[in-house]
Amino acid sequence: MTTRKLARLAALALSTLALAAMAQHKEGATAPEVNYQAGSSPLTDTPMYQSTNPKAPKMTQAEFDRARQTYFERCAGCHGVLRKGATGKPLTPDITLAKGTDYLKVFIAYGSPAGMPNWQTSGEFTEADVDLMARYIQQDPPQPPEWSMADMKKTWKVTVAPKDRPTKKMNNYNISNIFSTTLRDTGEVALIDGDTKQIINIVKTGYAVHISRTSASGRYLFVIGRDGRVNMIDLWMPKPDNVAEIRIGLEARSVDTSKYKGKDGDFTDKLAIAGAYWPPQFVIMDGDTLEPKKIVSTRGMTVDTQEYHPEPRVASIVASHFKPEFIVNVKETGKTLMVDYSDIESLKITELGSARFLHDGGWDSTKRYFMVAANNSNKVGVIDAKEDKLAAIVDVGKIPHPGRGANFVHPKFGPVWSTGHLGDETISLIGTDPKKHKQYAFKEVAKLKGPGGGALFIKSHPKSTHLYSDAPLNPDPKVSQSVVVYDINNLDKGYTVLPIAEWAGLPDDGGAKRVVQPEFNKAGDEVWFAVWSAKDKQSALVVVDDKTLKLKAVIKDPRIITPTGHFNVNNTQHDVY
Ligand code: DHE
Repeated sequence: MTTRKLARLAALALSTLALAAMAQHKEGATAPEVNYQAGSSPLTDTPMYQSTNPKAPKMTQAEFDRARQTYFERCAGCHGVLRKGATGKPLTPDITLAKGTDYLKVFIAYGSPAGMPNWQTSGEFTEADVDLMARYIQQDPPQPPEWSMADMKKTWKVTVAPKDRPTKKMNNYNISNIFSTTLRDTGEVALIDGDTKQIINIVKTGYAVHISRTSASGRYLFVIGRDGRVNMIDLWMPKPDNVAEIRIGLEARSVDTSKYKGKDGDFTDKLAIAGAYWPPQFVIMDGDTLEPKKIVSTRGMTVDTQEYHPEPRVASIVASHFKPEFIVNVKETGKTLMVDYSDIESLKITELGSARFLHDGGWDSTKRYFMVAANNSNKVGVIDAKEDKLAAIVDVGKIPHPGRGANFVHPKFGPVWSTGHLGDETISLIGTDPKKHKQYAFKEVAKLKGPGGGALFIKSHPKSTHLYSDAPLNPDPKVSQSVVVYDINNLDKGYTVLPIAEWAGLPDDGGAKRVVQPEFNKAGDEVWFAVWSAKDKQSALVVVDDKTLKLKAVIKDPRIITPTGHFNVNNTQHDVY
């Protein structure tokens, strides 16, 4: 054996030991963080362009196809479609070929403290799988196709033209208190009457539906699936249902509609916008029909090192109330784009840089400041929608995940916006009133202690004195199956635990029964939760009386399959949270 080979083997043995020790040490990403980000991508079955790299280790076509499927099911969420790096490290051939198969196998098998799961020692991959993936990531990354205006137009359907739609509300529902509940694994939403708790309709939407948003008038609901399909539902119909749909990309998460009404025009229900993970772009559509009007790519330079990123995904999008603008948050470049839609033929975009990995976020109570979580940077960017400026970047806990966050008036710090965290047990409170509470504005003014990490959504309501936080990704079922509630006027008292999954009274069928997303009704006196189990297990919705914190209702129905998010029409329309 040559000296060089011996040195390589010694280095490999050392790194193996070091990594094995680190993997035991659990100081890196927790299972919830990894599971959350490593969701299966709808690109798994998409035909892709493939170039060959003669330097890469040999693979048969069958091996390559199997590895590609595994990559898109397990790895793309963190490492990116083109392996250019997202919340996980870049894995492009210039890096991986230099490391070599043996070195890569160690990483895949044992994981790393920086967040890479230990795929082999956890039992998820066999030794052969690890070898396959180590060879795969040294090949050129296959490239999924782009998605052009022509592609969008081919998928665009107006099932009920505006002229054939009702001219007034044709049903007796109190539509502002309807809830649109995501039925994730059936690709549907359940429209539920918030007053009677009866299902109004189950509407077919995209694959693994992600969110619903309400139009500015409150008449239309817009739903987006992970497969980039946007559905537009008319709540005025005798039985609310789809009136238009389009596929805006191959993978997506966000949708919203124009909400500005003021001296620069009335854009109520005029435009819709949706953002894609792949291709990295957003599209502005007609608010009545979803006809695509303008596509804008988000490829470009990162905010910090200013290097080119080929796939910066579009994360949260929100419509400004101050100006005719959409606020588009781009994950990998860490940029917020203020998109002036008043003239989409000469689109003006103001680019605000904050921190990488922008994800979800919501307005402060005045709806002037958009608070956006830069999740893997452990920061919250504060975007001033009146001045089109970055007002601050606030350090918070580990992997903030607010949903849209929760606003309330703190007895000492005045108006605050809050977020829970995926990676630690804290809830961060950020002051949001630069006028009367200047010393606290855009600073983390307090941390509340929660039951553990794995929190996804937090909620309050202007009429409530409670703050609710879930933790569906906490590994302890006692925590993931309940929520905690804080008394806003008595935060030092700690939290009360509500055993939501137990209250649902579901059979003991091994279902995960993760409790997800508090959402208030319109009146602000009830809070709804989803009890989320697997597709073949029973799930439910649980409604809690906000005053007494007692169980008010359980909604069970064989059609309520894998409920996750739920969106009250009024609160989504007016950004009440
Ligand atoms: Fe979400 C919001 C992306 C996993 C339920 N999710 C968002 C937003 C983004 C996003 C960008 C903000 C949209 C906006 O405001 O315009 N979510 C992602 C992912 O990339 C991720 C990590 C992995 C994936 O494969 O999708 C992911 N999300 C999940 C889940 O596992 C959840 C819990 C269940 C599910 O349905 O898949 C989930 N995400 C939600 C919900 C919201 C959301 C309920 C809306 C929160 C709100 O209050 O507005």
